[in-house]
Amino acid sequence: MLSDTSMENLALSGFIDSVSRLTEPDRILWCNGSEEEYSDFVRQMLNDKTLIELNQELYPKCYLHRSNPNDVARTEQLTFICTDNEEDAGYTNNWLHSIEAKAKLESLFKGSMKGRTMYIVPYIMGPESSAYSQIGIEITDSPYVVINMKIMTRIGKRALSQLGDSDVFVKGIHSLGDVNPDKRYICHFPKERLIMSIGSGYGGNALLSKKCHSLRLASVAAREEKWLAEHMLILGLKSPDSKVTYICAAFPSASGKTNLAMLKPPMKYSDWSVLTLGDDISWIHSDGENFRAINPEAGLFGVAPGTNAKTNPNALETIRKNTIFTNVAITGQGNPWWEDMTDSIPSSVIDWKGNHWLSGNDKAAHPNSRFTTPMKQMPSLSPEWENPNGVPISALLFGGRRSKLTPLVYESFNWIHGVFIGATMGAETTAAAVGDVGRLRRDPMAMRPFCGYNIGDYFKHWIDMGTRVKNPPKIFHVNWFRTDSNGKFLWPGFRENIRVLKWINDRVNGKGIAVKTQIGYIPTAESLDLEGLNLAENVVNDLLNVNVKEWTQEVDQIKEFFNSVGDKLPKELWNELNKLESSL
Ligand code: SAT
Ligand code: MN
Repeated sequence: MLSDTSMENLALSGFIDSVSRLTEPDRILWCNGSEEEYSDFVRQMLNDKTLIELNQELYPKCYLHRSNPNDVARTEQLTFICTDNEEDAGYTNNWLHSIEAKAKLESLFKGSMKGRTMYIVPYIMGPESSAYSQIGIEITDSPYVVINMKIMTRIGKRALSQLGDSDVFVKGIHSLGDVNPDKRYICHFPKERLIMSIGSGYGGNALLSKKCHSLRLASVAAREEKWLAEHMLILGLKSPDSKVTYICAAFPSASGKTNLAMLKPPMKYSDWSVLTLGDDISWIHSDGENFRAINPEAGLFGVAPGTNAKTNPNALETIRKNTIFTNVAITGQGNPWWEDMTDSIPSSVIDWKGNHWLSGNDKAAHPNSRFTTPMKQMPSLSPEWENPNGVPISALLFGGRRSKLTPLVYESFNWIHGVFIGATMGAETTAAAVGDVGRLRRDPMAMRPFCGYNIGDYFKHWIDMGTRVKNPPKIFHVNWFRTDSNGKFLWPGFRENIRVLKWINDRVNGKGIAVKTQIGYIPTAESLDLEGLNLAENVVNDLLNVNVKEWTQEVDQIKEFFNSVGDKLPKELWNELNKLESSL
């Protein structure tokens, strides 16, 4: 089925021709984005067993996909920024020379679609016809990618008509190859707006609209065009007087962005609500007065384990229909299941690899198992979620993931200090990327794996953006992950995080008491609503305390990190570090 629109677009037809000559598919199929087409894909995948039907009474139109066990998370060590100069990629990226990378990838893609169908997936990132939205074309040989793209983005005809005859679109080429980790490459060519990804079917490696387009390539464009492409959720906090305050928040992968974005306040706060606009990516532009954020995506690709009626009831409701589950377990009744989903363990669980599971053995669901579900189904959806102009942002949150050191919440002194706080964020690693879990690394703005250029230039860009807006958002750091000496979390987290959002809301509105410390403004125990949590006094102290000895060590580690970033680290950030050091 060849699309008329595409034929008028010479850049597009040239791109398709060159990719089909390289990959030699048996068939080419243009995806139009219709519901019938989606059902056809599902039927075909049920037939060839790449999808398994879940209990259709309880989970209508929900399916399970089991990936190759070697392909369950992003592979950062196989992800490259490909430019002419290594300096363009910088300390946080793997780099390949663009010419060498192109040659290498072309040899891997040669004939990779023989015997397969090549699917062409035109997509829009951002609300249809928003001035901030972008078009991409993903070519893939994976039906799993197509059905996920259908949920995660706005695919098909509408993307082609928005593109018209323009040659401005992101080109994505994806092939499963033979799903061989030794021949797995995820390569980005920012100058050509090109992504080439082979050997993996996993979300962040294969849904090229997501991290590859909307963060790595978009961050490069954002610097040139003076906006921000960030790894941030967007939420609206509605207070009892019906005023909505919009917040963007950055957390590392698998650290609760989806839960915070969909937070359902506990009974005590039933006159507050959290309205969801996005759970992973924000594109933020200045209108001169304010920063305005849009969510380029149309679906959620959330971590399943840990999602339950207590942690995220809105998510449980959302994923009851039209949802693709990847690498979760299933119960004897054919329902999806994962660790901590239910109070008791159901009978006859089949684990994520398809084997009978015995409680006490390995995890039933993979720790990075996921659900792909449409935004539109969320009970907490904001009426503004598709506003083409975005929503005005009053606060930015940087969420570290640290078992020690950083307090539950603190506010920066000013914009540049806020950039310093984001730039020095520390995070203990999670299962969202292959590698050991729980190791501390610097994860600036939660963008370490996603910034498509030199991180020193990125910091400078952030500093400059503060001067491009009359009312820059206030910047906060939060940390839900502090533990006691036994490794037990000090803060209940999840729905109780509304208490921290309330304090942030107070601060944004010129209320809320804080003490000025060496690291920023920290709430007093009284200004934070802790009623009913039964936290011991020493726990509250630990949550709000600045330990000078630990912070002095932190300063040394930040110095090391800044030195690794090298010459491009802005002097303003060294200056902030020096101020912190002398205040300690
Ligand atoms: O796998 S994704 O990159 O899509 C999700 C994540 O790791 O943040
Ligand atoms: Mn993410």
